Amino acid sequence: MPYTVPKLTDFSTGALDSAARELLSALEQESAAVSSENDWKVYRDRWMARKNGILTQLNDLWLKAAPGPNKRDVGQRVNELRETVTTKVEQRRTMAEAFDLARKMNVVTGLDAGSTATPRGTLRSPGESKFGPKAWVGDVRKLLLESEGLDITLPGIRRPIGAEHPVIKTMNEIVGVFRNLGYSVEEGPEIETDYYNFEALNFPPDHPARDTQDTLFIAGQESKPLRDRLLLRTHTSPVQIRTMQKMRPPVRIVIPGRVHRNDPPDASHSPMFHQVEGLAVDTNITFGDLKGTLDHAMKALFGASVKTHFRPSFFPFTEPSAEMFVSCFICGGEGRLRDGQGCRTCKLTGWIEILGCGMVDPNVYGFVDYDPSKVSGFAFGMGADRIALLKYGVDDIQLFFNGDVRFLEQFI
Ligand code: 2U9
Repeated sequence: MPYTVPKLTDFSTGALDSAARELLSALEQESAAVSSENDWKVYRDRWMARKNGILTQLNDLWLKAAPGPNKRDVGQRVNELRETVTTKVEQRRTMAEAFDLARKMNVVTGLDAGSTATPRGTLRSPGESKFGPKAWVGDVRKLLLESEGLDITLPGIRRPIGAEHPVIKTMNEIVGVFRNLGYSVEEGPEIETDYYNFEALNFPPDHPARDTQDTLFIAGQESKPLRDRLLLRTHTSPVQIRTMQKMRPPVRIVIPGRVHRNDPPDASHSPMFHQVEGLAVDTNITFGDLKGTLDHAMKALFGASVKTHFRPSFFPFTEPSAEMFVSCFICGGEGRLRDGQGCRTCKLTGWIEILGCGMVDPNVYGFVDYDPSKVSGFAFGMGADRIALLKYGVDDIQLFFNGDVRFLEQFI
């Protein structure tokens, strides 16, 4: 009778010992019967298939069924068994592959080479081995080396699986929320003119952001008129201007992208970082639309229980302007963790500043030939890197960009 996982009613150590012994003996017996890769796949699935494999059944019939006081012991036991089973199955794979290989090289008796029927051959007895006693693995190796120049004992080539960078993943999640609301995605150049980056966004000529202390300008352009000088864009807002120049209202767009500022790198600053900005322009768009849209977006991103609140702010391109805060998704807005310690994520305030926003300043419409008496709109902007830091509990933005695989592979 093939082994079946018993339903446990007695969870004492003795009963667990005996049930584990029975399981391990079945594991050994079935392992010994595996003599090809096909066998091995059946064996692996019987023990390890997510759906109804023996390990899964252990979870259901032992762990989940265990009463509260026994859960810890049963959990530990199930974990140990899982490790033993996983190791055994993996080991047996090597053996099964060696059998197949040996069969292919015709060093297994009682088989046709290349037979696809489930082969149950035995290895040639040591005496029969062409290369000496108990040397059948060596036989296979030498045969392959001689016949195909292939050394099967060399380590294999590991191809690491890549993954989306945590900042890009965060950016895509934010963009996804707005796409679901019907926004389309726009992109634009990273090298911009002063006109698109500042002038059309209502920055006065002497605004501090225009200083080389804050903005990275392309060198050697002093002979050009100010508006034509090239710079690395400091926000993705020029894309909104470019889009409005080619598209009449209604406009609903979201703009992810890389931006640059003349900031020395430290734990919270990087001269290159990522923004997601958005813009909605239509007839009768109000501050209420802004609040409703952004409140929905925050609930979609951080969970339905987060709250939002707005504080007045100032940006040259929006009037009125606001900073938006979400209730802290780490401490639930309490400012303290469950163990009573102060929450570092929100600095004990219960709120996290997430983005800036506001109603598009009517002056901006003058640059794109929209009629401010007919249309209105809201805009917002957020730093994707900062949100990724908060989401993943990372305390240094430099870790995102210095390319250390040991850091990045934690996000696979
Ligand atoms: C147009 C009109 C309005 C985009 C906006 C912000 C507020 C904002 C910052 C957040 C953190 C930049 O990444 S950050 O440093 N952004 O606070 N951005 S409103 O407003 C626009 C954009 C384009 C034509």
